Amino acid sequence: MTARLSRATLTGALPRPDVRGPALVPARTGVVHLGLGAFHRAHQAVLTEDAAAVTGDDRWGVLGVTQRSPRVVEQLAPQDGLYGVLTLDTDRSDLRVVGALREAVFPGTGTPRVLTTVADPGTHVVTLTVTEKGYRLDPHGRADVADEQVRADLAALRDASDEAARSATGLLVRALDRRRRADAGPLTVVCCDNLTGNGALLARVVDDLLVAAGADDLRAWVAESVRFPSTMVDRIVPATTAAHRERARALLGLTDEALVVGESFTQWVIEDAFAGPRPAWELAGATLTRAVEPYERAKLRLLNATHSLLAYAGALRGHATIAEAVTDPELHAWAVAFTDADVLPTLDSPDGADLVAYRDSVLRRFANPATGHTTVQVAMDGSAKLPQRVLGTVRDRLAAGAVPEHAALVVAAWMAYVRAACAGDLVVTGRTVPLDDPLADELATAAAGPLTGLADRLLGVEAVFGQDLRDHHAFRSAVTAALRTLTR
Ligand code: CS2
Repeated sequence: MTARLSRATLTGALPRPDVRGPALVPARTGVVHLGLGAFHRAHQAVLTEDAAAVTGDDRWGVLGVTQRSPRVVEQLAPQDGLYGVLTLDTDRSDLRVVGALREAVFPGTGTPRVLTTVADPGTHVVTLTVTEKGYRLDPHGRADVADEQVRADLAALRDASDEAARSATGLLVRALDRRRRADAGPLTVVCCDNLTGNGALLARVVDDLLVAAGADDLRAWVAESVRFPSTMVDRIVPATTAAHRERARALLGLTDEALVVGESFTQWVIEDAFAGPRPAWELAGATLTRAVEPYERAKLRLLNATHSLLAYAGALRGHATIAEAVTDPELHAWAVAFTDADVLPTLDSPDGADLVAYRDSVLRRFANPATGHTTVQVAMDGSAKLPQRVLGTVRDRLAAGAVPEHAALVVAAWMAYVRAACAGDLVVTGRTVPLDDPLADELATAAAGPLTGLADRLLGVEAVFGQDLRDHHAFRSAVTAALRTLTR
């Protein structure tokens, strides 16, 4: 039997061709990360370790907090927090072992640990990747303070209790409160999710929660001492499969239950607005700038929106992977037409970048068959993703007096996917795919019934479309027409 990756076994396993060990082993924890999924481990954790290694600064170890389940903690604990990142390119793969993670906890048992670590003066940064739905937004992009789990956290905030956190944003405000009470100094909270204006959005969500909790002193302290820079994050990180684990085992000679995989491309653009010290991420390839928004918008509207189009339309045509979908000539043409006609007119070029070349490079990345990124993975949580990646384009085009027919096709592809998944008719490589979405019940109710009227019923889901798009005659007609074309 192959031994498991750990500090002890790694020393004996290296050196090996195509494998790199940790660049630096941090001695202290300087970052708390909420949402310890594969994306963080393949992206920010890697850049944090690289930045620390360049400067030899060992203060930037990470305390990682999973969202709900203890599974990742159970995978990482026997490995002393070590895990591999397998980079998958068309013609080669290599592995690096990351040591940035000093500790991993899950809120069920680890909430007190998170609260004390954020309240430690050695901690300077909290980062988040909790996915779009993790922010529990209402249709107006504000915190849904009626959410039961958020309310439980606000009650715990009022009581300054140590009970297990129920929501990521609730845990964040409780941790901020501890830091203020400990007088541990300013803090920077870095949102790394695919949300428009993610820093400002998180600042607003935190403020909404503090207003709802009546926490005036904390609110004043946050305004004074906490910064929320915006970021653009990019790396394609598909779910890890048994075949990936086997490949990593062959490269490393050890088993790694916490392995993550990704393409070789990585980008991180961070607003240079910090309240205190931070890892020197710019030395590891990140871009620190005053103006993140053009990058963020271009990435969400070109990459993520096209990803969703390929996921929905691709799955409906039986394509299992994004690579298959984007090499389907008709879908490729849709992706190009959508971005040309509707997306590019809404964008400002970040720092003079050529956005057509950027779009083309994105489509080439999607075509990398080595990642095996599935259409069904990208398709999940559509109700939380569409408003961020597609509906801004729709609103901008409508405001400019244009009818965004191609963007309407993306929305229609999502609707057809929802309908097929709810009816048990969505079959991808022989497997019936259910709808995986935080609003699954509401969507299933709207999707049931005749095809005629489907667009109207789904446009009526206010949490997704708001009242403005539901009531927009030209948009409704465009979605209805696109749905007719798609289902013909
Ligand atoms: C994808 C993203 O799953 C999805 O919705 O569009 O995770 C995408 O792969 C990343 O944002 C790429 O940076």
